[in-house]
Amino acid sequence: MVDIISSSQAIELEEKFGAHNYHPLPVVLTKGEGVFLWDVEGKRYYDFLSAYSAVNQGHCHPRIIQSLITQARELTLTSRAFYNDKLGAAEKYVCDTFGYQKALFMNSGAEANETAIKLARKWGYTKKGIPANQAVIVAVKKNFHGRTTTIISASTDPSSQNGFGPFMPGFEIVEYDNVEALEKALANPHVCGLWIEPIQGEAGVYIPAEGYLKAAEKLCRKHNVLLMMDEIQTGIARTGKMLAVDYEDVRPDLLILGKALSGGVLPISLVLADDEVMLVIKPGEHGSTFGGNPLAAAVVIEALQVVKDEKLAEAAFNLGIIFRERVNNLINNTSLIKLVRGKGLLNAIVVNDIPDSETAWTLCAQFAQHGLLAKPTHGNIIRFAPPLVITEEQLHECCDIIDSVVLHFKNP
Ligand code: IF1
Repeated sequence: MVDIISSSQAIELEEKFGAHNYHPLPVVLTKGEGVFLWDVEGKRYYDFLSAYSAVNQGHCHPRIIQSLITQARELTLTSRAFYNDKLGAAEKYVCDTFGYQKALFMNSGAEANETAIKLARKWGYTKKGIPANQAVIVAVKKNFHGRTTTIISASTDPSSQNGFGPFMPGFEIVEYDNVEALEKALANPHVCGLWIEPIQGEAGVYIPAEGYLKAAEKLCRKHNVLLMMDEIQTGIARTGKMLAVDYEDVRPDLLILGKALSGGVLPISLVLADDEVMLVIKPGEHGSTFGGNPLAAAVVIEALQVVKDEKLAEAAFNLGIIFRERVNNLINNTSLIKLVRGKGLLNAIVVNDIPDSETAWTLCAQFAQHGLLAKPTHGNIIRFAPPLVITEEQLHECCDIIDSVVLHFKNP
């Protein structure tokens, strides 16, 4: 076991022994608690990324950690070859929480999306009568649903696709936030599903026009197409409602969740659907070694109960208004930032610069020097997503940091 004593040693180890599939900010973290992270030198940061919205409940939430420890001492994994005494209770809990008849637990968000693809296709063949192997899923430009080769087959981002072909057929890509494009695409009788995010996170917190989600739902009903909603990043109170679709009172046919389902303590993902869809998959046709394990089952109940008990959706809603007001005030005093957009505590600023400039990265490096961790999504967009347990006072302190860095910014 290497005893990491400095940031530079940790970075060297990752550089030497790890794949180079990320370009992290040069910060080496060793402890997290609530909204705070500490690096190996003891510097404290506000976390404004929340592990891409996986720690909505805050780092190492005591109740979630306790549920993990308690269950870990009893039983962590049986495989689904047998029953266990925790999975059924967790399935009931999530079905009651989100209003569906059936739950299918997986591990990563990508796996949940892959599961949704298989459910939609098999429903298309067995219920809609689509000819074998001709099912089409409609996806949208600038989507992000994960990194597997099937999922990137629907991507429009060259950095997600280049060099990883050949790609899976059966995806049609249309403009996001364009109802006419949906009307045309969903009329194709071979379409089994419409696969969208309610807000496009990776695309830079892109919020569709009011009514788009409701129109999408209506068109899916009209054309007998399943609405597959990826709420892996937007769900679990992040946008100021339990689900982002709640803003438009939309009920997806397939609800896809991940990340904060566990409060960031272990990978848990989930697909929710009613019997007509979920039961098209028969025993032995889908699964995974860790999917629905008793440890995850115990954790997911506590992680969601924390969201409810601490009213994190309401907190995100109210604090998001304060955050955007603060940043809009800043925008009035600087030419560096073009706009701020978001819902709840999923927000982003667009840096007034050429799309793939270094400015956003440099800003994030300076935020880090001032004790706030954030990271650009694409080029000139910086996402701000603190844990939803942040207090109003802490939020203002973070806005003070953002103001100070932006107003004193000098591009090196
Ligand atoms: C990376 C992005 C965010 C997601 C949505 C499915 C998944 C994600 C809406 C897949 C995962 C993560 C993955 C991580 C960075 C991060 C990310 F930049 F990649 F796009 F948050 F915006 N649907 N997003 O956001 O879930 O398999 O990762 O559990 O791949 O670099 P996963």
